[in-house]
Amino acid sequence: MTAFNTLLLNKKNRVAYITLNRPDSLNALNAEVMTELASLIADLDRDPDIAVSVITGAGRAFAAGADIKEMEKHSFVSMYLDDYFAKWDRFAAARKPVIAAVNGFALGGGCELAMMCDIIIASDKAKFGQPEIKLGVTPGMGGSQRLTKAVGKAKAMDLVLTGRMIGAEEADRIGLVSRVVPADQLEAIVAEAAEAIASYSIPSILACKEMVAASLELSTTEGVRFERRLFQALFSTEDQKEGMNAFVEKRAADFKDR
Ligand code: CO8
Repeated sequence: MTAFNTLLLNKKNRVAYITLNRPDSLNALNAEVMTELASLIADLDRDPDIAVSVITGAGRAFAAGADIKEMEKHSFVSMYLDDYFAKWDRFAAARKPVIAAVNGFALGGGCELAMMCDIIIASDKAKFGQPEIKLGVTPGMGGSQRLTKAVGKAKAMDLVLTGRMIGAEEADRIGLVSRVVPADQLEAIVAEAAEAIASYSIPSILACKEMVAASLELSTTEGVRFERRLFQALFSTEDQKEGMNAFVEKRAADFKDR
């Protein structure tokens, strides 16, 4: 198994559990975290024994944003030439689903990382925000776009312009997170959700993710056509036969492409 400096990895029941492991800096996202995570997520996409990943943070934060101590020395030219943080696009391009298990602070790049994931399950102690304005900058890992798509202009402007932090209850109310659960049950509930997904057929898992993600980019007509083609294509799989046959025979499906 590859050794990481900034991450912990544990694979169980077709689920990859990834932990951001820089608790002393509240899991601040530096270039090394980005590089390791981008490479790991590409490996997991190719791993036939993994169907879904979970990402969480060690200690009291999910991630308190991009690493300010690393970032502060940069100039416009170095940012522009290095295309600093561009590898986050590779993480966001994961084909298999990723669940963010938000255990604490998810601020700035941490909130943006959670929004790159497909499902956000938050502990009732989690805190979200886009405080970059307080540092004289703006969201830079997609937050202005993904947050607005998730919660609408009114809430996104409020959060991005005031930089205020919100609790899990408000994040749930505005549609930023999928579910809020008691802190002491976060791990178990996330594992249950991940294992439920992992029990299904991989082609349908990938297709579900791809078509919902496409809805954010395509017109309704194009999106519905895209959905229909993927739906139709799944009738070429053995797992479609097995899934429907199992329903008719009142038994559990035994998917092979999983
Ligand atoms: N970067 C680096 N170090 C951090 C960060 C961070 N984002 N957040 C916390 N730390 C460090 C602190 O410096 C401190 O280290 P030390 O012990 O050496 O002083 C340690 O973590 C613990 O933090 P605090 O003592 O501050 O803990 P508190 O409980 O008092 O406060 C907070 C917790 C409220 C989370 C506070 O740490 C905080 O406000 N952190 C910064 C949050 C923030 O501003 N995040 C946005 C960063 S900018 C960003 O994410 C932009 C993303 C886009 C970049 C794209 C580039 C192209």
